[in-house]
Amino acid sequence: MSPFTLDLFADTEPEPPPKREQIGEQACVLRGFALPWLDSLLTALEEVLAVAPFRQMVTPGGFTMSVALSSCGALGWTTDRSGYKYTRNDPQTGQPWPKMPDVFFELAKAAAREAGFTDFVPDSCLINRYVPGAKMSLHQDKDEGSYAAPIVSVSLGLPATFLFGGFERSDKSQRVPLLHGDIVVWGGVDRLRYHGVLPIKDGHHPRLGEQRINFTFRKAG
Ligand code: MD3
Ligand code: FE
Repeated sequence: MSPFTLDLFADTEPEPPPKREQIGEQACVLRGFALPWLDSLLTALEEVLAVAPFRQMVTPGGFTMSVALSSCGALGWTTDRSGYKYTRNDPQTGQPWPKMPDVFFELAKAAAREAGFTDFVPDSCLINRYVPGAKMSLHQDKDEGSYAAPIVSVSLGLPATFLFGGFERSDKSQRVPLLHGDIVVWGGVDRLRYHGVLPIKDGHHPRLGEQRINFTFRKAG
């Protein structure tokens, strides 16, 4: 090695791990971004679930989803034999979905801003619960009123392998590990990509036990 090369690296600090991991042109992972908010998120989550408990829904094709769902915010996502839709009321209680807790809203806004999307105003938070073996097949999110806003996704509990595909179901998918506290933000040109989650592996998470919880914040209306 020449003395010049040595000189070049002499006063270079080791690189800190990147805060933003770009996985698409307008999609990025913010590793651990939700961790400082964890306690207040879990308290608020319990309050939401007391009003709108997790339930397994049936798809238009007649299959029961392995993922159990709930929602909060002005609009909640549901599926049944008649189709997928956002509704103002929880069909299980006939009551409005619980209000989106402030801590949910503020976290979603902060993550969107960190990813370069200013002024994200989510009106819906879908809450997905995966137990080991549960998965989500490749799909596109097309039930929202506009595709201009990003989607912010918060992962808690057991790890998952996220599939980040292309614009056709048959396009090759990228595999992205998602860990407790990670947030992914998808928008713009990446908003309509196919995506899914591989079956969750057996395991125990110290804080959430035998489950993975995912929040997806959207502008649905
Ligand atoms: C990628 N949920 O609820 S994160 C869903 O982890 C859903 O529970 C998964 O797919 C989960 O619809 C994946 C959310 C996500 C949402 C929208 C996307 C990923 C996306 C749009 C484009 C690309
Ligand atoms: Fe989705």
